[in-house]
Amino acid sequence: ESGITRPKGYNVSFHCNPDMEKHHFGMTHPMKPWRLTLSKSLIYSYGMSFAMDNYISRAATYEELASFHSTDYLDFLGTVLPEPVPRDLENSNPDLKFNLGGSDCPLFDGLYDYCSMSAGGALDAARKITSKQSDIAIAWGGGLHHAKKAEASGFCYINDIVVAILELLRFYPRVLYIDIDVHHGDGVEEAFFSTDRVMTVSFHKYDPNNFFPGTGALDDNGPKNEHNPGAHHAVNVPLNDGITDEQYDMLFDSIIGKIVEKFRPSAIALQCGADSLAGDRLGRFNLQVQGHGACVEFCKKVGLPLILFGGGGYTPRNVARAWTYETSIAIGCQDNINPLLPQHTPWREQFRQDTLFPTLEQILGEPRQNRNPQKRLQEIVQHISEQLRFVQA
Ligand code: V1S
Ligand code: CA
Ligand code: ZN
Repeated sequence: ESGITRPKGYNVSFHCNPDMEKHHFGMTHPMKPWRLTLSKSLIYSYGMSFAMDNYISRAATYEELASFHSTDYLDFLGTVLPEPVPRDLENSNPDLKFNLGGSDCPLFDGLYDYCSMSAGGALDAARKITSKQSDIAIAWGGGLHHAKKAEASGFCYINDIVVAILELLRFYPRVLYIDIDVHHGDGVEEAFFSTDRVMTVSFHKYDPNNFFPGTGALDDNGPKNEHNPGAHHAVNVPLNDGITDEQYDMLFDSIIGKIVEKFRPSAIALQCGADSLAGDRLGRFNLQVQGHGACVEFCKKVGLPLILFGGGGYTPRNVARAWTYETSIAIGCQDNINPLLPQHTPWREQFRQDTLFPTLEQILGEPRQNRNPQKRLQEIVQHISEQLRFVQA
């Protein structure tokens, strides 16, 4: 008895494709599509599928991908073959077409299928929203925010988020994109640089010389040339190592609260990259499952149609915990969830601790030093408040 019930008149849809999870980027590569299997298995073990509409998503078509990507790029992506002998990291050939085939964006078996399935889930989610069949649609297999119109970048080949937002824009005047992945959401920002119908907001670790992708400074707010309606519609929240739940949620609520008031979006797309959690293999923050989830809760409370995307997340047990808790928030059962992981959870030993909410000490031993003075966070809020004076709905 999971105690999980379906609230009347409120629909959550869950979009996944088990075929996506079988793909491998390579042994040493941090991106493990298997984390989706682990996440789904925890979500199902809690019985949450009974409170959602569950769909196996289809692969996006070439034409759907071409709503954003160039056909040159798609044609190449569809025909390149994995290299018989993978290059090692140091000796990588710099002569890459569309940035494909390096160590970040390797060519692997079934690459095109993997990409089109990720985008298919995101598009199915968007269509459930626009047809008003779902209030919240979840696509944990999406969220690949670095991909550009004609370039792969940072483990991302197809920008499923941009493709899904373009679909939302056929029905809604304004869409708010929010990105809590530890990396800057550069691909989504760039795609909507010249429109005032999408406001993009990314929270990320910012260190231009030492942290990928190096963009997303506080005052990068969209090209300010004379007739660009998109000027001021890119919001960046550059952060330092070790930020805590309390600070992050204060920032998130204050910034997103002001933006919703000013920009008055008709729908929200939230990228829930789980590499902003403490203990992530690539991330640098001290966020816990509760603090990461509080962002989802805040967005839900705004009361607009909402899509939840996945994204980064390189310590699979933490990814699974966060996306499970966030699925419970979408359904509205987060206050009744048993913090003890269900006995019958497959791969239960992967989780190390038997709780959904491990403490920082359990995750890290020694927490990472917090390099975010309160004064700097206040300056960030101040800059964004001033930026928003140029924005009108
Ligand atoms: N940080 C980091 C990192 N680690 C790797 C990596 C490590 C081992 C491998 F076998 C292959 C790659 N690449 C990076 C970053 C890219 C991070 C992408 C994050 C994606 C997301 O979470 O936001 C969304 C899914 N790349 C770099 O830092 C670039 C390099 C500059 C340094 C690392 N080498 C391997 C490539 C060039
Ligand atoms: Ca981000
Ligand atoms: Zn990331």
